[in-house]
Amino acid sequence: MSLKLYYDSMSPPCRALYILLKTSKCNFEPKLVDMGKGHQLRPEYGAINRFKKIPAIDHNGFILMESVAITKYLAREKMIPKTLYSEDSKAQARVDEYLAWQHVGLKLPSILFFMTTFINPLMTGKSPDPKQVDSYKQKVINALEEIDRLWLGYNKFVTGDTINVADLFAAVDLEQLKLPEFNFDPAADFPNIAKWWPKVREHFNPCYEEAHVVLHKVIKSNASKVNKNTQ
Ligand SMILES: N[C@@H](CCC(=O)N[C@@H](CS)C(=O)NCC(=O)O)C(=O)O
Repeated sequence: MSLKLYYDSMSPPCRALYILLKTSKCNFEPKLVDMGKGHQLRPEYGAINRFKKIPAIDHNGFILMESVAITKYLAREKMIPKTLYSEDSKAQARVDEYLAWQHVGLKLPSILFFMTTFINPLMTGKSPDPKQVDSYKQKVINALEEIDRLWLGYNKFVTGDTINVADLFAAVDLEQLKLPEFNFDPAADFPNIAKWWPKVREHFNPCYEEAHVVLHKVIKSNASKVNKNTQ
């Protein structure tokens, strides 16, 4: 059996899959696709994912992209525990409900905010438009408010009383928002997120921390740069 995960730990869906495979004690080969160096754009990676995006898997020659499709495939192949993606139709539908919601509900505003405040200025050397930053920041705040009130306001975890892949996908997305350029603490004003987040980390540790080592290093190094610039 051979399973390869094409990933970069700066990408939230890649981290979700990495953590999922590691905690499920799956035998897999992590294949780094360094986004910072544009390795996802190389022709040889295009043969793995024609959209030149990460993550992707190669399972005995079966190549699949899209983290949600990959997660469901791993569950059908019985490579992850049933507790993380239930076999019960209704419980599964609840998880799918979150996984469908998150694309536009959380990821889209987070990506727009991330690109505008962090990536575009890095690539172009130009400061971001403050009005655009404020508008995208407000959209992220709205998304956090919905997670706090409309998902976590009803249950201990995202889709019920037990933890599953919906929690993992949500948690890794929120980690990205800790980059100091955002000047943002996703847990600060959201009491349900603040209570829930450590439980997700604890459940998926030590793999959760391991998958976040690079992001946390970037957060630390950028924090000292941001502090220097504001002194
Ligand atoms: N919807 C896809 C997201 C794919 C995606 O946009 N991946 C980003 C990293 S999070 C990427 O490959 N970015 C590199 C690029 O766009 O060049 C999934 O969940 O797998």
